[in-house]
Amino acid sequence: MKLLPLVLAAAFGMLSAAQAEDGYQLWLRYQPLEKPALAGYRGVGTEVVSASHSATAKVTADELVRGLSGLLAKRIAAGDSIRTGGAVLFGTPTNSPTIASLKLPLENLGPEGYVIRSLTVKGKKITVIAGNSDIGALYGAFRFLKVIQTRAPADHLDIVSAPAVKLRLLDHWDNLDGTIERGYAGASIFNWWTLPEHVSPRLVDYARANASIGINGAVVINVNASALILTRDYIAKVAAIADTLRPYGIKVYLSARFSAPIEIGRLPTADPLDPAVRAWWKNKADEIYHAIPDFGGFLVKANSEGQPGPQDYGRSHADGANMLADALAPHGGVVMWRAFVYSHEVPDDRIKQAYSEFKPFDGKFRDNVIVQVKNGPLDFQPREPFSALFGATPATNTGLEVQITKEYLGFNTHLVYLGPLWQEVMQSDTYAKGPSSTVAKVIDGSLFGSKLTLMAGVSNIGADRNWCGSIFDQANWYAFGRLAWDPNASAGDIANDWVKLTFNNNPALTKPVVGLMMGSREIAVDYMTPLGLAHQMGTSGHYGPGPWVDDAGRPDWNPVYYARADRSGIGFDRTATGSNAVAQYFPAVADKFSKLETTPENLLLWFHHVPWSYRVASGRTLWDELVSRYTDGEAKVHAMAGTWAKLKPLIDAERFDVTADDLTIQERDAKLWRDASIAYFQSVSGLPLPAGMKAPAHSLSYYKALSWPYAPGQGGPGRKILPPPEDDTQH
Ligand code: GCV
Repeated sequence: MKLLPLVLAAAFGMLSAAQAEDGYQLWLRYQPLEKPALAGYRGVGTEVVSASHSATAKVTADELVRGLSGLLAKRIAAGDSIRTGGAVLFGTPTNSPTIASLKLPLENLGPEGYVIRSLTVKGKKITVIAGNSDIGALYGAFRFLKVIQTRAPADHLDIVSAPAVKLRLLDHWDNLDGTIERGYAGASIFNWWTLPEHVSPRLVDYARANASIGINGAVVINVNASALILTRDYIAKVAAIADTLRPYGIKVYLSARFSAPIEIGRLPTADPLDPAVRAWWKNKADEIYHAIPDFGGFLVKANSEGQPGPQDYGRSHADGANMLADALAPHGGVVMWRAFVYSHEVPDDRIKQAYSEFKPFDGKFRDNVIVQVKNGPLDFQPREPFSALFGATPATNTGLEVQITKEYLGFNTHLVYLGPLWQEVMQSDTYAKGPSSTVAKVIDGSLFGSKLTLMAGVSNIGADRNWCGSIFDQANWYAFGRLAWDPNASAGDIANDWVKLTFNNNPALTKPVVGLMMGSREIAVDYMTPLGLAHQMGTSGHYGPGPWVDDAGRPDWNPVYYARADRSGIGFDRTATGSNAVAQYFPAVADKFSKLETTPENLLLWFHHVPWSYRVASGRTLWDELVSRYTDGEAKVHAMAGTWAKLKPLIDAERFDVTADDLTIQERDAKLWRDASIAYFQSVSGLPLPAGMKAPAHSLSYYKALSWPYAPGQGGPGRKILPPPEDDTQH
């Protein structure tokens, strides 16, 4: 690498364009440090040095120059030899003789780990960022910049890090027409119409953001997939995306429609045991790898919610997954086969079906197949227990899928930080091999020695200027990457870093904002689905309350199916006297969830049908507790808005105002949730409101008549649009 002309951060479009604080820069803002903090980084010097000429080394140097010149407000040069005292040297033992001579502890860090050390070499102070590959060094560079962004000391660094999970992927539910299923941040960032000739420069910033948190793959289209993506023209478009993401260590993957051999291959069948079908997929894989040599592989939603799959031909999930795995194996590709399967034709509790379908096939999947399991057995609810599949299939690679986009948690307008939800899942103990068999250990492969490990997050990214539809939803993208790198990381520490990177380091700001974030998920649970209730949202759009809905087309899409409220009580009996879903867990967990007294209160109604008069821990009856939880949830959103209002002097106007508006929407929605839910459940329980509790603002029939035909994230023609009900405010 030749010595580049001196580069100022302002020369980079991203930084200058985003001087307006519109959120585009995410957590990579690189704003100049305050004067007193600057003094601590004098030793960092003015040079970024690398001997590597790869595309990845080039973007690493660019990032370091951009970051350091922005943060330290001085000229930083990039070159290939240390010229002055005070330099940042990055690379690998293979491409840097200096790094090789240092004998850094890189042996167990794999291709993506890194070491960052402050050292003196030949009398010169340097910071060394080393990996076994240029990608490792890129990750190290982002980590080094984070040290300075968060004002941590940088003169005696000794950081060693490697990802615990191999595949850390964003799953985009983006459609080829530019819409996004369950997307609340505008249109897709993938502009299929202008690809491959024009690749939006925005994809470079997308790649930078992902690389900065260790995300190393993207499934670029919806699991409800169109077979078109597998045609020649679209493969060329995907290849252009892959070329853009490659320097940042990000591979592309595609959702594969199981019936593609029929739809685009003109075969009469997609039977996975049919030789012509197998040959079609093999040729298709060869064609893709010819265009994209490092293609990651396929993600498949099969025999789920109307999608085609091997069961259409009397074959198993293993037959389907293995056929695709065989096609990809010669190229090193993987199949991520989703366990999100259920059918209303199966007369069993919906949440039991994934386990019933997959457990019998443990050990029957190829080594390059990983079964991708949603965190809970239902569908990304505000709270669910962990899926019983974690730990249940020791001979099958098992990955975790979480939803970053907040389909059931207030879309982009509710401030809900998902770190605590994911941490709760990761730290759940499956007891698969006795105590301490956490979900995290299944996911990182350490429990069963799995080689292929995965954490996938359904993306919340769209073409909105702020990427995620709100500033605080960026924290969920950020937290996803950090937890995929280290499933045992603390949600609080991650929030703290995010606030510092995104806003500033002022403790008067960071403390209350981290507090807001950390409490936010529990508050959302309270105003939407307290005490273990689930899936009480309106039909299709999943916006707003719909606990009364009983006509959603399939029994298992109806809120009444889940709450089972009647005159005697509320909740789904999943013990031996009911659906016996508890039996899918290992005995220690099953025992705990079987008994009312030992079931955690926050999952009470998930596992039990409980009389309204049952006394919960607070001493209140269940009915009174339910009403109090909804009421508390609403009150706490009001308090969140108050906390935010006080922070106005500490935050730029643009990001302050938009967040304040979102909190106003959240207050409105929380009130709606509270009032509509209480109105409905009171009509079922027939009980009076506890003393002092405000009655719902409207009648139940008013709430039932509400509809949100244009709630974002649904798409699709032919939806019935109902007129809004007349106002019937009662107080
Ligand atoms: C992509 C839920 C969502 C669907 C989604 C499905 C899935 O049912 O509402 O939009 O489809 O999950 O994860 O496949």
